[in-house]
Amino acid sequence: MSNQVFIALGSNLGNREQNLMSAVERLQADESIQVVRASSIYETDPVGYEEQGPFLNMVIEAATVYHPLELLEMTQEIELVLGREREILNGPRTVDLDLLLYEDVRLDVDGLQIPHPRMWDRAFVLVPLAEIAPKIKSEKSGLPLSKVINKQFNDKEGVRWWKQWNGVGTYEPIES
Ligand code: PH2
Ligand code: MG
Ligand code: MG
Repeated sequence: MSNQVFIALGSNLGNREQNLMSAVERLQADESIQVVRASSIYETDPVGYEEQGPFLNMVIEAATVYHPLELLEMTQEIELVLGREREILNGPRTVDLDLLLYEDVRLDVDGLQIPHPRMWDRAFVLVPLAEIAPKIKSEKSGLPLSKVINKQFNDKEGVRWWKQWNGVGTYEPIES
């Protein structure tokens, strides 16, 4: 039985778009994961540590037979593989994959909390998530994300629409 999961991706080093694309391709290449939907890519001001370049962020929906911890292991492996290419140049990690939601599961174990504990505060997560899953309800307000985003985040919070994916399965961005 396959489970619905939402994963946030971010990159602010190297070829950011290529890093996101490689990560999505690696998820899709795993026969236990099917990428169902991908948001647009957004360029976002860094949150937390501000002394770094802007991020590209996106969110994908996937269907998987992996349990949350197996999925975590898989996403960490992708981070490591894509990061290692930069480690040769002593560069930091180039791609970050965060598990946001896994069905209605609530989980708090060593190294993994689902839903992601900071996701409801982060425009760089909520804006792309709202694009592909507008009916998901914010844990903060109880309102569907379509309403939350319109109210609080539209064109604010340092999140700018950057590029559209040309459909799920091909991951070719449309040149505009
Ligand atoms: N990720 C962080 C910290 N800050 N800021 C933006 N804009 N996008 C991110 O993905 C991001 C961040 C830690 O993972
Ligand atoms: Mg993160
Ligand atoms: Mg992370």
